[in-house]
Amino acid sequence: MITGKNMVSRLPGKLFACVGGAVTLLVLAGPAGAAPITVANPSFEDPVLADDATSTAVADWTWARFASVVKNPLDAQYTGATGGPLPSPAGGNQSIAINNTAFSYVKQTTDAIIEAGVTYTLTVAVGDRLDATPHDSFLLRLGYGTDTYLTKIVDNQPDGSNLVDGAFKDFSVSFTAEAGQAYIGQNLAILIGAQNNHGRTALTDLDNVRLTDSKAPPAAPGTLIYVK
Ligand SMILES: [Ca+2]
Ligand SMILES: [Ca+2]
Repeated sequence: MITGKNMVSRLPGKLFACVGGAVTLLVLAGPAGAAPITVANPSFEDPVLADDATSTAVADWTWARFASVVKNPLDAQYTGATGGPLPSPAGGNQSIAINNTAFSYVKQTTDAIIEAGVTYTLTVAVGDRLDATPHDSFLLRLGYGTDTYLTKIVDNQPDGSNLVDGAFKDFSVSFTAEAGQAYIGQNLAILIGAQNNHGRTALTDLDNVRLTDSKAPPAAPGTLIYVK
């Protein structure tokens, strides 16, 4: 019961109840939603490169079978990219440039342990340069394990014709983990790249890797206040 000396204030996801001189802090669970899973170097900004520079080394990611590069593009590839950021939904100044003549992927194993009943969603910005033609298709895979291309849980392989010239566009893949499957208890891993150029020159950019689970975001720490 709230009396004249009691005070209740509601903030998103929290309820503060201060009764008399005593202070009680209640932190209520927030609504179910998407909570981010940490992806290291998610925007491929490490190592830092000058305009038009490339690097086969990319922090926190491993090339699967064939390497491509990290690149800092120019206006010739994306308007505003010389001395400025890549267009949204890409971010920062650099992206992975899949430039292998056949196919190439990068992968990373996260610290997230796969739990039954949880939905995991991977979203990647995929770019089609003004001065290049993308691959016939590209790959967004969620998996686990140490195989070259991971042990696949789910794939999305959109056709390159879905891309927009001179722009980046978001693509996603998701799955809901089922009890009893081999992947339960494994570390969730990401494999992304591009493939199938049928002998022609192809180039596909990937950037701004986002991974979420369907668990409620953790409540922000509360501040205890003393009320006379
Ligand atoms: Ca980036
Ligand atoms: Ca640039």
